[in-house]
Amino acid sequence: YTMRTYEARAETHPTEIGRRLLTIMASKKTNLCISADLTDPSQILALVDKLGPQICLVKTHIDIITFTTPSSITDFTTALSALATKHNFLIFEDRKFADIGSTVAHQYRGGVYRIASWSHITNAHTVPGPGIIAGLHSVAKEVGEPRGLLMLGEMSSEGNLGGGEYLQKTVEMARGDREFVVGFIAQGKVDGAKEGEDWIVMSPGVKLGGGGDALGQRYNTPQSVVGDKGSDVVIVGRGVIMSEDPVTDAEKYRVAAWGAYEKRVAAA
Ligand code: UP6
Repeated sequence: YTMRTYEARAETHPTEIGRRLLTIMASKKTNLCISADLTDPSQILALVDKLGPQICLVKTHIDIITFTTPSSITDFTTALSALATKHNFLIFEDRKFADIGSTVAHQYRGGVYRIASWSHITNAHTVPGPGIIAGLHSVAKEVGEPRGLLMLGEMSSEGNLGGGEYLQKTVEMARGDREFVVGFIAQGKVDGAKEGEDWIVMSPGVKLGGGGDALGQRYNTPQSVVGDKGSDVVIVGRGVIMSEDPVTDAEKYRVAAWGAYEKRVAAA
């Protein structure tokens, strides 16, 4: 599947969210997801409005944002959804669910964030077993709009326990629900995908120039994750959001990640 075009995969992807995302990627020529890790809600909205044309997806951590009133949460998610419609991108709440099915169902549906109501895509750890997928899927079905899940099979950070056999077991678990699981968080394509399977792989820990941070983050380049290792979407946070000129820098990432994809499919 990594050698097929996003356009072709958009026709055949087994999940509705996958088809929507791949269609957006092909039409806007972007496999860039911005990780909007700012704490001020109005700063996030201003940034996302500027970067909207360059991205296929915006990733949020709703629980790092400083909200002053409960209604400001809804104001934010409503405004973000309006930007998603305006610029034609999807929203990915990076919640990293990690509990039993019953508990994650409550966390996904309710609380103050009501994630399922506004986020097209969310993600989960495989540690709890398949019940986590079943719990989240049960809530997704209540929403009445398409929702998708990414399973975390490998992290970018130093010393993480993912990858290898853990990633393989994650893929096996994902096979149990091919209607809801869109793909994986990993550092490259998953090995052993079977005929007819099409997993969308998204890679965080991407920065031009590589390197890392003081707390264990490790960076790969867009060429490395998309071109060499066969990932589909690059997730970029500080490489863009801390820039003095985010639009110019986001364009560098978009061009690098899209160029790596084009070379990959041309080689097929
Ligand atoms: N993230 C990772 N690595 C993972 C999974 N998720 O960095 O394996 C998330 C972080 C952060 C973003 O929670 O939101 O991706 C990376 O941000 P950065 O580009 O600023 O390092």
